[in-house]
Amino acid sequence: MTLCGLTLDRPRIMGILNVTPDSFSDGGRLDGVAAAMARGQAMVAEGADILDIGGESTRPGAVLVPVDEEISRTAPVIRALRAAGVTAPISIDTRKAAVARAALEAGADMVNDVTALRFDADMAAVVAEAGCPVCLMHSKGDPETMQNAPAYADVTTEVLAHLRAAIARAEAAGIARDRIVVDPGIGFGKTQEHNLALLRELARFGDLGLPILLGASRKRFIGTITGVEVAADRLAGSLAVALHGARLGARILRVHDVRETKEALAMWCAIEGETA
Ligand code: HH2
Repeated sequence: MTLCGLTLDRPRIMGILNVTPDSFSDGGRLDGVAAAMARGQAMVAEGADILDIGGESTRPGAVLVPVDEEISRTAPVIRALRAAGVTAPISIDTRKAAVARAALEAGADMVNDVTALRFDADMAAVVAEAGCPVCLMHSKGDPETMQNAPAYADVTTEVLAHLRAAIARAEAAGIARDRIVVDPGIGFGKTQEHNLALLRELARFGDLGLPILLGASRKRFIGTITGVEVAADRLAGSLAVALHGARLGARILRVHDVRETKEALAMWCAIEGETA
């Protein structure tokens, strides 16, 4: 199985490149592009196999960013990375078809949609036409409201059913099955117990027969368990979850701390008898 030309016989690292305004200094757009490009280049040098660029926060409570604004945050960074000779696959983290289209035109290779093609009715067609890979992630509700008492009878069974339906919708829209990646959506409309149950039962997502992407890096539930309030300081807990995910079959780990995750994975792979 391959993704954007990468073999998935071992876990791959997707480096998170958020180009939301709070990631930028106040120095204006150009400084922002230069800073984001430098960070992207650094992540590739540290071992990122894929870069995931996002121009809209999907954290709990986040509000919608207008399409034009999201495009002007993301497309120039992708173009700049390509102009600088970065050849690593680039994924665009968006729920909006126009943002995905602009990113693909700018040089992105893959679409990462946290709503599994449900937010924007045109998204499936954009992906199908481009023939690019897509990550279908489970979420419940939208970021503004998703943490308002989410409830499931059996979270893993329900998330699996939701992803099966999402895969069927994608295939019906003309997206080839071998272009689809699935993600349980840690933290998206889930309580602490839901997140832990999904991680405990992650191997069940292998039943879908598609690569599993796991995005747990620095998330709130790690802070709650480890007692680390500042998100950037949640490295140790994030590494523990990444290695657990790798062991239960995750093939793409979406992380902030690329170098550290790469080193942790190298140890794990060596013990498993694989090469990192
Ligand atoms: N999590 C976030 C954003 N995009 N995509 C996938 N496929 N899986 C995830 O778990 C996932 C995602 C949220 O994390 P982060 O990028 O750190 O925050 P924000 O959305 O606020 O930029």
